[in-house]
Amino acid sequence: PSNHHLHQSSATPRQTPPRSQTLSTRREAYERDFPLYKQPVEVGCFSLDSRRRFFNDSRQMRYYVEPERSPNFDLRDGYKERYVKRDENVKEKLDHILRWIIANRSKLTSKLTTNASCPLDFDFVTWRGHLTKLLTTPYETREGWLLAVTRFNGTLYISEVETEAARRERENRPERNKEMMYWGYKFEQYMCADDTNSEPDPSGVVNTNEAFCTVVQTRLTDHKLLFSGEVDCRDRDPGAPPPPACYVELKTSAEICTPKQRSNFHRFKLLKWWAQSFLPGVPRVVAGFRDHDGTVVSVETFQISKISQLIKNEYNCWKPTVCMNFCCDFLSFVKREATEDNPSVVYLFSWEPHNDVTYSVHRDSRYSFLPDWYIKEMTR
Ligand code: 0WD
Ligand code: CA
Repeated sequence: PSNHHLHQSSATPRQTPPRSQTLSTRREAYERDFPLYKQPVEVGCFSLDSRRRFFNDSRQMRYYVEPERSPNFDLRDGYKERYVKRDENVKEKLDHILRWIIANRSKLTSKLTTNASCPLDFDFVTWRGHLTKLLTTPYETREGWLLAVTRFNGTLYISEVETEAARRERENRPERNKEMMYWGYKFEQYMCADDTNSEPDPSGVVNTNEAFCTVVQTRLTDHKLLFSGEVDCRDRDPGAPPPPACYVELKTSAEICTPKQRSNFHRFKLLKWWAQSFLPGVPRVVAGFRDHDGTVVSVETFQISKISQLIKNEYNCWKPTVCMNFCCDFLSFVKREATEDNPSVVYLFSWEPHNDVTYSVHRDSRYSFLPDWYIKEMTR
Protein backbone atom coordinates (compact mmCIF):
# COMPACT_ATOMS: atom_id res chain seq x y z
CA PRO A 1 0.00 0.00 0.00
CA SER A 2 1.14 3.52 -0.80
CA ASN A 3 0.85 4.73 2.79
CA HIS A 4 2.71 1.88 4.48
CA HIS A 5 4.92 4.47 6.18
CA LEU A 6 2.05 6.16 8.03
CA HIS A 7 2.28 5.33 11.68
CA GLN A 8 -0.55 3.54 13.39
CA SER A 9 -2.18 5.71 16.03
CA SER A 10 -4.22 2.96 17.69
CA ALA A 11 -4.20 -0.84 17.61
CA THR A 12 -7.57 -1.28 15.92
CA PRO A 13 -8.16 -4.54 14.03
CA ARG A 14 -8.21 -3.86 10.29
CA GLN A 15 -7.66 -5.02 6.74
CA THR A 16 -7.04 -1.58 5.24
CA PRO A 17 -3.82 0.35 6.03
CA PRO A 18 -4.04 2.41 9.23
CA ARG A 19 -4.93 6.06 9.15
CA SER A 20 -2.74 8.24 11.21
CA GLN A 21 -2.54 11.76 12.54
CA THR A 22 1.18 11.84 11.76
CA LEU A 23 3.34 11.50 8.67
CA SER A 24 6.80 9.93 8.53
CA THR A 25 9.69 11.91 7.00
CA ARG A 26 12.06 8.90 6.77
CA ARG A 27 13.79 8.78 3.38
CA GLU A 28 13.27 5.01 2.93
CA ALA A 29 9.49 5.53 2.98
CA TYR A 30 9.66 7.62 -0.21
CA GLU A 31 11.99 5.56 -2.41
CA ARG A 32 9.61 4.69 -5.21
CA ASP A 33 9.04 5.72 -8.83
CA PHE A 34 9.21 9.43 -9.58
CA PRO A 35 5.65 10.82 -9.31
CA LEU A 36 3.86 12.58 -12.17
CA TYR A 37 4.86 16.24 -12.15
CA LYS A 38 3.31 18.14 -15.03
CA GLN A 39 5.36 20.74 -16.86
CA PRO A 40 4.75 23.98 -14.91
CA VAL A 41 2.90 26.63 -16.94
CA GLU A 42 3.20 30.34 -16.20
CA VAL A 43 -0.32 31.77 -15.81
CA GLY A 44 0.78 35.26 -14.85
CA CYS A 45 3.23 37.36 -12.90
CA PHE A 46 3.37 40.36 -10.59
CA SER A 47 5.85 42.89 -9.30
CA LEU A 48 6.61 44.44 -5.91
CA ASP A 49 8.21 47.88 -6.09
CA SER A 50 10.81 49.61 -3.89
CA ARG A 51 8.08 50.28 -1.31
CA ARG A 52 6.72 46.75 -1.53
CA ARG A 53 3.60 47.84 -3.43
CA PHE A 54 1.88 45.22 -5.62
CA PHE A 55 1.52 45.60 -9.40
CA ASN A 56 -0.22 43.08 -11.61
CA ASP A 57 2.53 43.27 -14.27
CA SER A 58 6.20 42.55 -15.04
CA ARG A 59 7.66 46.01 -14.35
CA GLN A 60 10.32 44.53 -12.03
CA MET A 61 11.55 42.00 -14.60
CA ARG A 62 15.33 42.08 -15.06
CA TYR A 63 17.58 40.74 -17.81
CA TYR A 64 20.52 38.38 -17.47
CA VAL A 65 23.84 39.75 -18.71
CA GLU A 66 26.56 37.13 -19.21
CA PRO A 67 29.66 38.12 -17.18
CA GLU A 68 33.33 37.30 -17.70
CA ARG A 69 34.42 33.91 -16.34
CA SER A 70 36.35 35.48 -13.42
CA PRO A 71 34.71 38.88 -13.02
CA ASN A 72 36.16 39.92 -9.60
CA PHE A 73 32.86 41.46 -8.47
CA ASP A 74 33.17 43.08 -5.05
CA LEU A 75 30.01 41.95 -3.21
CA ARG A 76 30.74 44.15 -0.19
CA ASP A 77 30.46 47.36 -2.20
CA GLY A 78 27.52 49.53 -1.09
CA TYR A 79 26.55 47.52 2.01
CA LYS A 80 26.85 50.55 4.29
CA GLU A 81 25.74 53.29 1.89
CA ARG A 82 23.47 51.85 -0.82
CA TYR A 83 21.33 49.16 0.82
CA VAL A 84 17.59 49.37 1.55
CA LYS A 85 16.50 46.24 3.36
CA ARG A 86 12.98 44.81 3.39
CA ASP A 87 11.38 44.87 6.88
CA GLU A 88 11.42 41.22 7.97
CA ASN A 89 9.05 41.94 10.86
CA VAL A 90 6.22 42.49 8.38
CA LYS A 91 4.59 39.12 7.69
CA GLU A 92 2.92 39.28 4.29
CA LYS A 93 1.70 35.68 4.37
CA LEU A 94 -0.11 34.88 1.08
CA ASP A 95 -1.39 38.44 0.56
CA HIS A 96 0.41 39.17 -2.75
CA ILE A 97 -0.70 35.88 -4.29
CA LEU A 98 -4.29 36.50 -3.13
CA ARG A 99 -4.23 39.96 -4.70
CA TRP A 100 -2.99 38.39 -7.92
CA ILE A 101 -5.80 35.78 -7.81
CA ILE A 102 -8.46 38.48 -7.41
CA ALA A 103 -6.97 40.55 -10.25
CA ASN A 104 -6.86 37.51 -12.56
CA ARG A 105 -9.92 35.59 -11.54
CA SER A 106 -11.52 35.60 -14.99
CA LYS A 107 -8.38 33.94 -16.44
CA LEU A 108 -8.49 31.21 -13.80
CA THR A 109 -12.11 30.07 -13.74
CA SER A 110 -13.36 27.99 -16.66
CA LYS A 111 -15.05 29.71 -19.62
CA LEU A 112 -18.34 27.91 -18.87
CA THR A 113 -18.64 29.27 -15.33
CA THR A 114 -17.70 32.94 -15.36
CA ASN A 115 -19.69 33.93 -12.26
CA ALA A 116 -17.61 35.32 -9.39
CA SER A 117 -18.71 32.74 -6.82
CA CYS A 118 -17.32 29.82 -8.83
CA PRO A 119 -14.67 27.98 -6.77
CA LEU A 120 -11.01 28.10 -7.80
CA ASP A 121 -9.95 25.05 -9.78
CA PHE A 122 -6.89 24.36 -7.56
CA ASP A 123 -6.33 22.00 -4.65
CA PHE A 124 -3.46 24.08 -3.24
CA VAL A 125 -2.36 27.73 -3.32
CA THR A 126 1.00 28.62 -1.77
CA TRP A 127 4.47 30.14 -2.22
CA ARG A 128 7.09 28.16 -4.13
CA GLY A 129 9.42 28.62 -1.12
CA HIS A 130 7.03 26.65 1.09
CA LEU A 131 7.04 23.76 -1.38
CA THR A 132 10.86 23.90 -1.50
CA LYS A 133 10.88 23.33 2.26
CA LEU A 134 8.63 20.30 1.81
CA LEU A 135 10.85 18.85 -0.94
CA THR A 136 13.97 19.07 1.22
CA THR A 137 12.36 17.85 4.47
CA PRO A 138 13.52 14.19 4.27
CA TYR A 139 17.14 15.50 4.16
CA GLU A 140 16.87 18.41 6.58
CA THR A 141 18.58 17.89 9.95
CA ARG A 142 18.74 21.44 11.29
CA GLU A 143 15.59 23.52 10.79
CA GLY A 144 11.98 22.50 11.39
CA TRP A 145 8.92 24.27 9.98
CA LEU A 146 5.35 25.32 10.70
CA LEU A 147 2.83 25.44 7.87
CA ALA A 148 -0.63 26.89 8.43
CA VAL A 149 -3.37 25.40 6.23
CA THR A 150 -6.88 26.73 5.67
CA ARG A 151 -9.54 25.08 3.48
CA PHE A 152 -11.72 27.69 1.81
CA ASN A 153 -14.21 26.96 -1.02
CA GLY A 154 -12.52 23.59 -1.47
CA THR A 155 -9.01 25.02 -2.00
CA LEU A 156 -6.25 24.46 0.56
CA TYR A 157 -4.14 27.55 1.24
CA ILE A 158 -0.69 26.93 2.76
CA SER A 159 1.16 29.77 4.52
CA GLU A 160 4.32 29.47 6.57
CA VAL A 161 4.52 30.55 10.22
CA GLU A 162 7.94 31.53 11.53
CA THR A 163 9.13 29.08 14.20
CA GLU A 164 10.36 30.35 17.56
CA ALA A 165 13.84 29.06 16.71
CA ALA A 166 13.85 30.90 13.35
CA ARG A 167 12.72 34.13 15.00
CA ARG A 168 15.44 33.87 17.65
CA GLU A 169 18.05 33.25 14.94
CA ARG A 170 16.81 36.19 12.92
CA GLU A 171 16.90 38.50 15.93
CA ASN A 172 20.40 37.35 16.98
CA ARG A 173 21.94 37.26 13.51
CA PRO A 174 25.66 38.09 13.73
CA GLU A 175 26.81 41.18 11.79
CA ARG A 176 28.91 39.00 9.46
CA ASN A 177 25.79 36.98 8.46
CA LYS A 178 23.81 40.16 7.84
CA GLU A 179 26.51 41.36 5.48
CA MET A 180 26.66 37.98 3.72
CA MET A 181 22.90 38.11 3.10
CA TYR A 182 23.54 41.35 1.21
CA TRP A 183 26.14 39.63 -1.01
CA GLY A 184 23.48 37.56 -2.79
CA TYR A 185 21.49 40.68 -3.73
CA LYS A 186 24.64 42.56 -4.75
CA PHE A 187 25.54 39.68 -7.08
CA GLU A 188 22.12 40.07 -8.74
CA GLN A 189 22.86 43.74 -9.32
CA TYR A 190 26.17 42.90 -11.06
CA MET A 191 24.42 40.32 -13.29
CA CYS A 192 21.12 42.00 -14.22
CA ALA A 193 20.04 44.91 -16.39
CA ASP A 194 16.69 46.71 -16.22
CA ASP A 195 16.16 46.55 -20.00
CA THR A 196 17.07 44.14 -22.81
CA ASN A 197 19.63 46.55 -24.21
CA SER A 198 21.13 48.15 -21.10
CA GLU A 199 24.03 47.06 -18.90
CA PRO A 200 24.00 46.27 -15.15
CA ASP A 201 24.50 49.29 -12.87
CA PRO A 202 26.57 48.36 -9.79
CA SER A 203 26.57 52.02 -8.67
CA GLY A 204 22.84 51.89 -7.88
CA VAL A 205 21.01 51.12 -4.63
CA VAL A 206 20.24 47.50 -3.67
CA ASN A 207 16.61 47.48 -2.49
CA THR A 208 15.33 44.07 -1.37
CA ASN A 209 11.71 45.22 -1.38
CA GLU A 210 11.75 44.93 -5.15
CA ALA A 211 10.66 41.61 -6.62
CA PHE A 212 9.38 40.04 -9.81
CA CYS A 213 7.28 36.94 -9.17
CA THR A 214 6.00 34.31 -11.57
CA VAL A 215 2.69 32.51 -10.94
CA VAL A 216 2.65 28.94 -12.20
CA GLN A 217 0.13 26.18 -12.43
CA THR A 218 1.02 22.49 -12.40
CA ARG A 219 -0.03 19.10 -11.06
CA LEU A 220 1.78 16.68 -8.72
CA THR A 221 -0.02 13.33 -9.15
CA ASP A 222 -3.64 14.24 -8.27
CA HIS A 223 -2.83 17.59 -6.63
CA LYS A 224 -3.59 20.68 -8.74
CA LEU A 225 -1.21 23.41 -7.64
CA LEU A 226 -1.06 27.19 -8.04
CA PHE A 227 2.05 28.81 -6.61
CA SER A 228 4.22 31.88 -7.00
CA GLY A 229 7.96 32.30 -6.75
CA GLU A 230 10.41 35.16 -7.05
CA VAL A 231 12.43 35.11 -10.30
CA ASP A 232 15.81 36.86 -10.48
CA CYS A 233 15.97 37.53 -14.22
CA ARG A 234 15.33 36.21 -17.73
CA ASP A 235 17.34 35.55 -20.87
CA ARG A 236 17.53 38.87 -22.77
CA ASP A 237 17.57 37.17 -26.19
CA PRO A 238 14.17 37.85 -27.82
CA GLY A 239 14.43 34.36 -29.39
CA ALA A 240 14.62 32.71 -25.96
CA PRO A 241 11.85 30.20 -25.07
CA PRO A 242 8.73 31.53 -23.31
CA PRO A 243 8.58 31.62 -19.46
CA PRO A 244 9.44 29.77 -17.29
CA ALA A 245 12.10 28.25 -19.63
CA CYS A 246 13.80 31.64 -20.18
CA TYR A 247 14.21 32.35 -16.46
CA VAL A 248 17.57 32.30 -14.68
CA GLU A 249 18.11 31.81 -10.93
CA LEU A 250 21.18 33.54 -9.46
CA LYS A 251 23.09 32.22 -6.44
CA THR A 252 26.29 32.89 -4.57
CA SER A 253 28.31 30.24 -2.78
CA ALA A 254 31.67 29.91 -1.08
CA GLU A 255 34.43 28.92 -3.51
CA ILE A 256 35.25 25.21 -3.52
CA CYS A 257 38.86 24.41 -2.63
CA THR A 258 38.84 20.87 -1.18
CA PRO A 259 37.14 17.51 -2.01
CA LYS A 260 35.23 17.80 1.27
CA GLN A 261 33.87 21.21 0.24
CA ARG A 262 32.88 19.83 -3.16
CA SER A 263 31.05 16.92 -1.52
CA ASN A 264 29.20 19.24 0.88
CA PHE A 265 28.25 21.50 -2.02
CA HIS A 266 26.73 18.53 -3.87
CA ARG A 267 25.00 17.05 -0.85
CA PHE A 268 23.49 20.17 0.72
CA LYS A 269 23.58 23.21 -1.53
CA LEU A 270 22.65 21.55 -4.83
CA LEU A 271 19.65 19.92 -3.10
CA LYS A 272 18.25 23.36 -2.19
CA TRP A 273 19.07 24.84 -5.59
CA TRP A 274 17.54 21.91 -7.44
CA ALA A 275 14.32 21.86 -5.38
CA GLN A 276 13.74 25.60 -5.69
CA SER A 277 14.16 25.81 -9.46
CA PHE A 278 12.72 22.43 -10.44
CA LEU A 279 9.34 23.36 -8.92
CA PRO A 280 8.55 26.30 -11.27
CA GLY A 281 10.47 24.82 -14.22
CA VAL A 282 13.37 27.30 -14.14
CA PRO A 283 16.03 25.49 -16.21
CA ARG A 284 19.29 27.02 -14.97
CA VAL A 285 21.09 28.44 -11.98
CA VAL A 286 24.06 30.77 -12.48
CA ALA A 287 26.36 30.60 -9.47
CA GLY A 288 28.94 33.14 -8.38
CA PHE A 289 31.66 31.49 -6.26
CA ARG A 290 33.15 33.98 -3.82
CA ASP A 291 36.06 34.06 -1.42
CA HIS A 292 35.92 35.00 2.28
CA ASP A 293 36.20 38.69 1.45
CA GLY A 294 33.16 38.70 -0.82
CA THR A 295 34.97 38.74 -4.16
CA VAL A 296 33.43 36.60 -6.89
CA VAL A 297 36.27 34.44 -8.22
CA SER A 298 34.32 32.37 -10.77
CA VAL A 299 30.89 32.06 -12.34
CA GLU A 300 29.38 28.74 -13.35
CA THR A 301 26.05 27.68 -14.91
CA PHE A 302 24.17 24.62 -13.60
CA GLN A 303 21.42 23.06 -15.70
CA ILE A 304 18.71 21.85 -13.31
CA SER A 305 18.09 18.78 -15.51
CA LYS A 306 21.76 17.74 -15.11
CA ILE A 307 22.03 18.09 -11.32
CA SER A 308 20.82 14.57 -10.53
CA GLN A 309 23.64 13.22 -12.78
CA LEU A 310 26.21 15.47 -11.07
CA ILE A 311 25.43 14.13 -7.61
CA LYS A 312 25.10 10.41 -8.44
CA ASN A 313 28.70 9.62 -7.40
CA GLU A 314 28.23 11.18 -3.98
CA TYR A 315 27.95 8.65 -1.12
CA ASN A 316 24.61 8.70 0.74
CA CYS A 317 23.31 11.54 -1.41
CA TRP A 318 19.81 13.01 -1.79
CA LYS A 319 17.38 11.73 -4.43
CA PRO A 320 14.86 13.84 -6.36
CA THR A 321 12.27 11.04 -6.19
CA VAL A 322 12.34 11.04 -2.36
CA CYS A 323 11.79 14.82 -2.32
CA MET A 324 8.86 14.69 -4.74
CA ASN A 325 7.20 11.63 -3.18
CA PHE A 326 7.40 13.16 0.29
CA CYS A 327 5.83 16.39 -0.95
CA CYS A 328 3.09 14.44 -2.71
CA ASP A 329 2.30 12.37 0.39
CA PHE A 330 2.34 15.47 2.58
CA LEU A 331 -0.24 17.13 0.31
CA SER A 332 -2.39 13.96 0.45
CA PHE A 333 -2.07 14.00 4.24
CA VAL A 334 -3.20 17.66 4.31
CA LYS A 335 -6.15 16.94 2.01
CA ARG A 336 -7.27 14.08 4.24
CA GLU A 337 -6.88 15.87 7.58
CA ALA A 338 -7.81 19.50 6.82
CA THR A 339 -11.49 18.80 6.14
CA GLU A 340 -13.41 21.71 7.66
CA ASP A 341 -14.05 24.33 4.96
CA ASN A 342 -13.82 27.51 6.99
CA PRO A 343 -11.58 30.58 6.43
CA SER A 344 -11.09 31.13 10.17
CA VAL A 345 -9.91 27.58 10.88
CA VAL A 346 -6.18 26.80 10.64
CA TYR A 347 -4.67 23.34 10.64
CA LEU A 348 -1.12 23.97 11.85
CA PHE A 349 1.27 21.35 10.48
CA SER A 350 4.46 21.12 12.44
CA TRP A 351 7.75 19.35 11.90
CA GLU A 352 11.03 19.13 13.77
CA PRO A 353 14.07 17.19 12.43
CA HIS A 354 14.14 13.48 13.41
CA ASN A 355 10.37 13.52 14.06
CA ASP A 356 7.13 12.83 12.19
CA VAL A 357 4.90 15.62 10.90
CA THR A 358 2.04 16.37 13.34
CA TYR A 359 -0.75 18.96 13.40
CA SER A 360 -3.12 20.88 15.65
CA VAL A 361 -6.38 22.75 14.89
CA HIS A 362 -6.97 26.44 15.69
CA ARG A 363 -10.23 28.42 15.45
CA ASP A 364 -10.19 32.26 15.18
CA SER A 365 -6.62 32.28 16.41
CA ARG A 366 -3.52 34.35 15.68
CA TYR A 367 -2.75 31.77 12.98
CA SER A 368 -5.71 32.72 10.74
CA PHE A 369 -4.20 34.21 7.57
CA LEU A 370 -6.89 34.64 4.88
CA PRO A 371 -7.69 38.38 4.93
CA ASP A 372 -11.31 39.60 5.10
CA TRP A 373 -10.95 41.40 1.75
CA TYR A 374 -10.12 38.09 0.09
CA ILE A 375 -12.92 36.12 1.75
CA LYS A 376 -15.41 38.86 0.86
CA GLU A 377 -14.27 39.05 -2.77
CA MET A 378 -14.37 35.25 -3.17
CA THR A 379 -17.83 34.77 -1.63
CA ARG A 380 -19.41 37.55 -3.66
O1 0WD B 1 5.76 34.85 4.56
C1 0WD B 1 6.72 34.17 4.38
N1 0WD B 1 7.16 33.35 5.32
C2 0WD B 1 7.46 34.21 3.10
C3 0WD B 1 7.13 35.09 2.14
C4 0WD B 1 8.53 33.26 2.93
C5 0WD B 1 9.11 33.29 1.65
C6 0WD B 1 8.73 34.20 0.73
N2 0WD B 1 7.77 35.12 0.98
C7 0WD B 1 7.38 35.99 -0.09
C8 0WD B 1 7.86 37.33 -0.37
O2 0WD B 1 6.75 38.09 -0.80
C9 0WD B 1 8.86 37.22 -1.51
O3 0WD B 1 8.75 38.26 -2.41
O4 0WD B 1 7.76 35.26 -1.16
C10 0WD B 1 8.48 35.96 -2.15
C11 0WD B 1 9.56 34.99 -2.62
O5 0WD B 1 8.91 33.80 -2.59
P1 0WD B 1 9.50 32.40 -3.00
O6 0WD B 1 10.12 32.54 -4.32
O7 0WD B 1 8.43 31.43 -2.79
O8 0WD B 1 10.63 32.21 -1.88
P2 0WD B 1 12.01 31.44 -1.94
O9 0WD B 1 12.07 30.46 -3.06
O10 0WD B 1 12.27 30.96 -0.58
O11 0WD B 1 13.04 32.60 -2.20
C12 0WD B 1 13.28 33.17 -3.47
C13 0WD B 1 13.95 34.52 -3.29
C14 0WD B 1 15.20 34.43 -2.45
O12 0WD B 1 16.30 34.22 -3.30
P3 0WD B 1 17.41 33.10 -2.93
O13 0WD B 1 18.29 33.05 -4.13
O14 0WD B 1 18.08 33.59 -1.69
O15 0WD B 1 16.69 31.80 -2.71
O16 0WD B 1 13.08 35.41 -2.63
C15 0WD B 1 13.79 36.16 -1.66
C16 0WD B 1 15.26 35.79 -1.79
O17 0WD B 1 15.88 36.72 -2.63
N3 0WD B 1 13.16 35.83 -0.37
C17 0WD B 1 12.26 36.59 0.22
N4 0WD B 1 11.77 37.76 -0.12
C18 0WD B 1 10.88 38.30 0.72
N5 0WD B 1 10.44 37.71 1.84
C19 0WD B 1 11.88 35.91 1.38
C20 0WD B 1 10.93 36.53 2.22
N6 0WD B 1 10.51 35.98 3.35
N7 0WD B 1 12.53 34.75 1.45
C21 0WD B 1 13.31 34.72 0.36
CA1 CA C 1 18.53 34.01 -6.16
